[in-house]
Amino acid sequence: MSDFNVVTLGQFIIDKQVEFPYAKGELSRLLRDIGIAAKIISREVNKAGLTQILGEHGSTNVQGEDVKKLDIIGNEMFIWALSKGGEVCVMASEENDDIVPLEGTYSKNGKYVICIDPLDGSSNIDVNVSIGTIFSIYHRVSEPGTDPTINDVLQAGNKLVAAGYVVYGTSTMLVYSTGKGVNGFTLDPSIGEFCLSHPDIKTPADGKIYSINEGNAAEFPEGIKNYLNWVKETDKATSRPYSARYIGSMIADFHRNLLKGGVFIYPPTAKSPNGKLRLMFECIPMSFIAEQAGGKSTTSKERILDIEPSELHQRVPIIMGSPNMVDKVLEFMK
Ligand code: AHM
Ligand code: MG
Repeated sequence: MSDFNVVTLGQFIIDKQVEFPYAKGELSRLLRDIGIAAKIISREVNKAGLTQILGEHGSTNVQGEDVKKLDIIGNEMFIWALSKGGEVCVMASEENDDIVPLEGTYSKNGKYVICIDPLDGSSNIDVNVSIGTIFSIYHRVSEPGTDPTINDVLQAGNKLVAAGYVVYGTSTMLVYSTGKGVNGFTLDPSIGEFCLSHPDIKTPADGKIYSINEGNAAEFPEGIKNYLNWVKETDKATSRPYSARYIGSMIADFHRNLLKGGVFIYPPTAKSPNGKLRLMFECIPMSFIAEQAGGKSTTSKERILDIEPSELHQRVPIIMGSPNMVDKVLEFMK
């Protein structure tokens, strides 16, 4: 591809704005700011091994898990990038107990609300394995100019305006949707731009990959245990046995399955009866992308995007990915 044919993220966002004739460009600016934060985090992640910034920060987050220095850097980067634009009135982050009203000059009037997991899969940072950033954007429900509240953030996924993720892998990719399909951009470090590399991503309806932490299998619901036995049987017609692929970074596992076809499962366990993953920060945004690409996402009882959240750090079980594969898991859960 000639450099002259490259479509940068900035150009793509401007081109797409015509699809929203009444828009004033705030969402476009917000997406651009997210792209800037992602580029800075990508730079920090890439030099992590060089600059002594690896390792524990010495504190724990609200879930009692160790916080890495890069988690803090990622969180601060987003607060900085989103405060200056004034499009966002309040942010919620996996790294903060409560909502974080932004303090930029125009933030109180911001129309949008953002939820982020600045560095998901952070236990993989020290061992040079892919990690990522997840974001989701809603319209605020409170009046512009007033103090934002928790109700601005606690909204069901079916109210999303946009969501996406950045995967810091062999290359850095930003994948997002505003509800009109999914597009992926790869960071070209030589020009410092995200370039459109995966237009209109559609996930295969079927696949041969299952992603689950099978080490916890003894604690899984019977239906999941039976499904796991089924995927290991030999059957040419259904291409079984399937391949097990589990990185332990949801974004990386999700991204691979999105492109190749597969199912990602984090079921309830005895230790975590609601599963491990967070509704607001992980499950809703990834489910939005999955559905926009033609996939499915459910707790087994209800569509993830229809759950009315009750608390910021709520966890839910999740079965997500290629639609036929999700349906197959559900057959075992009946
Ligand atoms: P984190 O937000 O603390 O990084 O945890 C979320 C991660 C996901 O990326 C991944 O799918 C999951 O935790 C792995 O959990 P487990 O080690 O229990 O399989
Ligand atoms: Mg996370």
